[in-house]
Amino acid sequence: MHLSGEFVESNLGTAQERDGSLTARLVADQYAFVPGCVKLAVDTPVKFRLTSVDVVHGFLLPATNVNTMVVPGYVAEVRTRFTRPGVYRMPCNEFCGNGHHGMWTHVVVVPQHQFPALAATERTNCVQQ
Ligand SMILES: [Cu+2]
Repeated sequence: MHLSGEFVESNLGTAQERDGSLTARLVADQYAFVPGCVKLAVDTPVKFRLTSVDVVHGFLLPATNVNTMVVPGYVAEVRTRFTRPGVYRMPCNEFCGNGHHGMWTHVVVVPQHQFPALAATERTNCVQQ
């Protein structure tokens, strides 16, 4: 990927802000979201920030208010708060080409005490290495 600034690869995933809220940064490309798994805490303000490196993608979390288009050259921002722990499968919601139907990421929402305390520069995700 050729991104600099906020969406440089080392800045992707979940960051913890000084006020305790969480910011999850993802990049969409054909045909994946990076990171492929995002870890968040329940009952905590969450801000998603997304961009695309190629074509228009969509980011939808079923049964939440999270539903946005992800347009190259722009940052999509959605705020939410998860009230239940669980695994949310998140499809790309905008037809983006042949691989569209396999374009998924996961959001894993854990109890607050299971969410790691992160330093300001640390990021986390739940991608299995
Ligand atoms: Cu798509």
